[in-house]
Amino acid sequence: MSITSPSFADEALDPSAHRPASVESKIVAVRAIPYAIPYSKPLHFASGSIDVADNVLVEVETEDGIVGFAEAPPRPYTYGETQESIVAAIDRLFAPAVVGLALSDREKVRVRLERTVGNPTAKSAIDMAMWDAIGKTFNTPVHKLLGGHADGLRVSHMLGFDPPASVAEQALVLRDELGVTSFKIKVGRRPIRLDVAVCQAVRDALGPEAEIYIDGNRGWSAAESAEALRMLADVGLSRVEELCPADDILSRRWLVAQCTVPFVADESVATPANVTREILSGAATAISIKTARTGFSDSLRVSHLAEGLGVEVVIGNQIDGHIGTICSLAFGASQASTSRHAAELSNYLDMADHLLTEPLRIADGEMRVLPGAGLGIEIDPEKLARYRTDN
Ligand code: MUC
Ligand code: MG
Repeated sequence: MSITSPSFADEALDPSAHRPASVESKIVAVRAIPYAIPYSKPLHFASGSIDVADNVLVEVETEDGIVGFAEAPPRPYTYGETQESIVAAIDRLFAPAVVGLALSDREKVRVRLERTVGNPTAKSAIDMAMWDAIGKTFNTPVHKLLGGHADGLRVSHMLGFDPPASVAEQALVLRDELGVTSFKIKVGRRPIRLDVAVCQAVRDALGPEAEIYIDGNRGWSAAESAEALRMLADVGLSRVEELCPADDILSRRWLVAQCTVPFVADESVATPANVTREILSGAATAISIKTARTGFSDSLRVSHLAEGLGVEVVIGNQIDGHIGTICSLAFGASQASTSRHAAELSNYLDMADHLLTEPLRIADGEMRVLPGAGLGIEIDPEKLARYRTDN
């Protein structure tokens, strides 16, 4: 009779064969995979437009064979990143800095990534893919690890530039088919009367119950913004976002001081330090949190900082694809402050396809976090092969 069973023999050959996955496991690879999926409905706004999701899928693999997923959306008009620059930053700078550290070394990873300035979406995707791998390692959903406040969020939809009747019709379809009752309307860099007509058309179509707010993406001056707010007084806006540039320091302060609803800082608050500066200087009175630019680790910092400063937060949309939406949803659901308002989660609906094995769902105006460990992201290998652009 043999004294070694086959499994014992396997273990002797490979000591890690039956070891449970551990957050002490080392990261063995960080992969940046560019892909391109067209939008069936392009989005136009004051600072740019988008007709293809030319995102970067980021994979963080550990020595346990666990793979965490996230994605980085290039937004050159907001952060200066392109799909090519994100891939290059990860391949040449970030992957070599991170490989060899453990999943539990998140703060060490952050310090190493911060040695390079900028590149917020590349850094954030690595952070979120690490959290996904940590969740899979603990067999726990990421939103529970981050705080576990809720299992879902109300959805707000972002409406881009189009004629008034068309924007109103889009809002009605979202309301009637998916139950969405909160809408952000893009304004700025075109005749104010046109933007006012769009907002009024949406209000007339939806009635008084719906939430409507506007985002200027820095497309007006402070004086134009003040004029627009006067003309929009009867529309009933719940808040306004980044109407004029934060760099117009005194005139922005002048505008925010006369604003009767929260003034949300979005692209001007890409870091926790920016949040402090903008709020304390009177350049904003609320904060948009986008996991695409602050990952989960810095989104926690931003949400706690905003709470300490006593200002409201909203989960914004970096025109996220499906994977980015899953990340925004997981983070938004995890905190009380980010669950309070409807979260901007639905613009993936305008994409022609996705990389997932299952489509995302919105029902009764809500999205539920995906079941399963980590972020619940399941990549369809055939779709990835079809849409990746690096082969
Ligand atoms: C938004 O809220 O501004 C448009 C530009 C950008 O950076 O994000 C989007 C949406
Ligand atoms: Mg915005």
